[in-house]
Amino acid sequence: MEEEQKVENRNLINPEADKLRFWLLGTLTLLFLITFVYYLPLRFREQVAVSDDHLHDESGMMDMMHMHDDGSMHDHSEDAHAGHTLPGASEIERLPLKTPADRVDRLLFEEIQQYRIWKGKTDIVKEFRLEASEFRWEYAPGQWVHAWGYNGQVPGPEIRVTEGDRVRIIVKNNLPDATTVHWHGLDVPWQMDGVAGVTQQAIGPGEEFTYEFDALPAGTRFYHTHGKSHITSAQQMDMGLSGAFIVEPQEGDLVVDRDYTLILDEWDILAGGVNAAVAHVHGAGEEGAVPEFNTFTINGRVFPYTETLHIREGEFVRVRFINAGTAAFHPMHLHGHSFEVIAKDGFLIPRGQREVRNTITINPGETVDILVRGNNPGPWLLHCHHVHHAAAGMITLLQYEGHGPVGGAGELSSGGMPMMPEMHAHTDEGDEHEHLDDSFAAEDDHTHAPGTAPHTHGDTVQSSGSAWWGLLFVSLVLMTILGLGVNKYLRGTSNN
Ligand SMILES: [Cu+2]
Repeated sequence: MEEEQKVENRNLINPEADKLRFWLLGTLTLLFLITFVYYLPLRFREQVAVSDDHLHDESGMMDMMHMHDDGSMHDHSEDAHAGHTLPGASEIERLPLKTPADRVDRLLFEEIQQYRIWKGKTDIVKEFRLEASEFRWEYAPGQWVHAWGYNGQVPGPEIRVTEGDRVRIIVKNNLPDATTVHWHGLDVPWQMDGVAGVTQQAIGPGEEFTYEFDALPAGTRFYHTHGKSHITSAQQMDMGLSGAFIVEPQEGDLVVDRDYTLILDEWDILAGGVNAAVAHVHGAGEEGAVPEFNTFTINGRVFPYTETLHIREGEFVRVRFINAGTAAFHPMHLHGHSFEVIAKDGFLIPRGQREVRNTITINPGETVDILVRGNNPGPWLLHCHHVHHAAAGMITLLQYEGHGPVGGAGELSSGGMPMMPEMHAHTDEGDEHEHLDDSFAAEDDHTHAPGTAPHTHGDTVQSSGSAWWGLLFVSLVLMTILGLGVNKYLRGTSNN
């Protein structure tokens, strides 16, 4: 062996140069492999994940409503009856009991840096996580309903971002049925629209789906299930799968003292908390065809357990109504005040064109924002004037400091009198009174305070995409220089 090695060495023109060439070429090959086999494909996959990964060739219109998880085909009647029998009260009692917080949470997000090839720049992506699951929802103390909701609450947590933000929402489905999430009123790319069988395959139980889009246009919007097919959209919405999606404008928003979001919803609740919506599948037969809603909630609760809206004299309060129900319209009426209708379907109405009203109807799928001026201290009812709805829960209070209801209804109402400092955290402190006191609703030309939604910075923040591209460029330059150097060196040694 040793002799053979020596013979081989002697045959080489320059063993030193050969060793150098071996190491340099090895390094270059390694860099090349890392760049083109690992790094670039990874980047490419990340970039196209949003558009391509969610396109399924097989999701044509033909099978949109009838394809089951096992790929088998069913007709409507079979589909409707499969798995949609009402559970007994004892089955429902086994589900975890979820109790409302004092008010609907805002969904936290993580800020992640992401390079976008087609924009040629690095953006911050606000990444949210929603988990759809099954539970008992306590819409009044000791009273619950079989519900499907996001993050264990009804309505789901409020998503609040700024106009133009890049938003990523990772949806985990822990429901017993496939589902989707639709971003109502947001102009998303079609692949992100969340319609089962049309824009995506429904997210099966245990599966995840990632939605990503730019949050546009600004305004009061919401998210809700679109079912696993069109015949289950209403059923899943009636189970509670909806939440607010507020897009604050980059500039020109109203500056107010308090900002409330009220999601209006309806329920068909049977004895023992059984939710008749389980059988509300089109074609399911007599029991499910026509919902008979008997409970009407504001932010998932019935009066007097609804969240009280607080106000002080002289303050301006914005109330965002979202009708997340499937069928009922709600003429919302406020006692003791005339309010200004400032936005419909999220779009701010220019001053001078705004109606002043005391009752405003919100149809299913609509949002309406009103501005209330605190000029008449007292405890005031805000309720649906489809009075049967009010009787079945759809009432809350607009309560001035020091004006609890005479009969104690407000004490039953959760939230109490504390003036909710959080509500001030996302309004511009200071000069709002000057802007609003002169006229009923002067518009502020300040940029709305950015970055006010709660969020976390931390370990999950990834290194920026542009840094990676810089590294790649430097690597390529280095490889070229090294290659030229090796070539020159070897030519020099072989000439000697
Ligand atoms: Cu109503």
